[in-house]
Amino acid sequence: MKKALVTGITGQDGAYLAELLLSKGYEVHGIKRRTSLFNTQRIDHIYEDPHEKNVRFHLHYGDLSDSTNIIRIIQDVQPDEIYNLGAMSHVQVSFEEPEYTANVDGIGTLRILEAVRLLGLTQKTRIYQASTSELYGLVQEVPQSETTPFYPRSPYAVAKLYAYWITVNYREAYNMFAVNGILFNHESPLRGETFVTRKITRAVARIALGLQDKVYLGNLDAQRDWGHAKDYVEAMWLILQQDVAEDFVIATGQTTRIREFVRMAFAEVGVELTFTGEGVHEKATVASCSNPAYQLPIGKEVVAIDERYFRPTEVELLIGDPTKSQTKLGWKPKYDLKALVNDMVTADVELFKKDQLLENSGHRVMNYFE
Ligand code: NDP
Ligand code: GDR
Repeated sequence: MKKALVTGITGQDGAYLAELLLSKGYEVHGIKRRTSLFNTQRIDHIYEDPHEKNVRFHLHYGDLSDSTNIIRIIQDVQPDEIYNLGAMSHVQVSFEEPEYTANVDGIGTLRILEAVRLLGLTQKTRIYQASTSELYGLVQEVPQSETTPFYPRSPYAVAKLYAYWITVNYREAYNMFAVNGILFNHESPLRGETFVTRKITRAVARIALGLQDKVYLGNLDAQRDWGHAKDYVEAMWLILQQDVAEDFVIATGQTTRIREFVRMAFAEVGVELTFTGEGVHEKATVASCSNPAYQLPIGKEVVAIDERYFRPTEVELLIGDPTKSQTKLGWKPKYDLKALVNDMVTADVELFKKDQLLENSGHRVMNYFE
């Protein structure tokens, strides 16, 4: 039985990847941080009581900022594959926590590589590094491929640039199977609540159900190449199964503005929008509402702009070239953008129907907008 170690197992990708690896017969070990409240909601459905027999899913306390614990866990587990998904993954927050982001997202990757080397596992353990389309940053070339120059535009992206190159360096210096998946944005119902897609689909559900008045967003002109996280974790696994250690871009090859995502998400609940105004004065109002279950009056403002969601330096356009992954990995996504938006809005409507029940019976429900 192959053993995999996943950092960031409590995150969106970690949860889908753990499911995939278990379905392929792996023994899966995950590193989770100690938190004052439980943070395992995304993996509770695959949790196994360690007191049972033949358990294939194990959690270890740890943190990418602590090399002692990284070394100990890798020594104990002796993994065949490590998926380094752990990171402070929010681009805007990285401007507020730049040093922490560098430590975890940059040096954290070095800690994993160096632990594998020090423990003499260079020829046993394959390492996947969660690299990102944010490396491309300021547009140098479109579409962006494995050969496009990098120009990172945030402390997050700069930290990930270090992680990218240290992975390449350990591969070349020590003949390790250490590779980068350069993944473009991928979303799902498990997406963190403060990334723009999930923020929008949550707001759509809550506005339709009468739990929220409107949503405040930032730059609606940015363009992203969005796929579904379920498809993207398949690519991670494929990248580690190749004969040759190589880096791959994983993307759909389509790009869409944030504004269009907003339009598509509201359309899922039968609401058509009218956008008016420019820059910080832009807003979206209800043009029509075809679903009688949602009583949204024509002209109601549902989207407004709040300047604090603008970033000091922005990544305006991402569009990936998936040619190499399609030809060498045989990877092809199952979800298109419409199916992704449908999956996310449907899940959020179901989620917030519970809040609606609570609110209707006099309980206070909270929503955090960040
Ligand atoms: P999430 O933010 O959902 O998950 C991040 C995970 O990292 C969580 O499990 C989090 O733990 C953990 N983590 C954060 N800080 C530390 C730390 N100091 N030590 C150990 N673990 C830590 O991210 P995604 O699942 O969306 O992304 C997975 C990886 O892929 C990340 O590295 C991200 O940067 C990268 N990436 C993501 C893309 C995307 O579109 N989703 C695209 C390209 C790259 P906790 O739950 O406790 O917060
Ligand atoms: P991104 O994702 O920065 O691409 O990083 P995010 O969803 O945060 O932003 C995408 C774009 O939307 C614009 N935007 C807003 N963003 C947020 N979060 N909140 C808003 O209210 C808002 N309004 C507009 C942003 O300016 C940006 O242009 C994600 C993360 O998963 C990274 O870890 C990963 O590496 C990259 O995707 C690929």
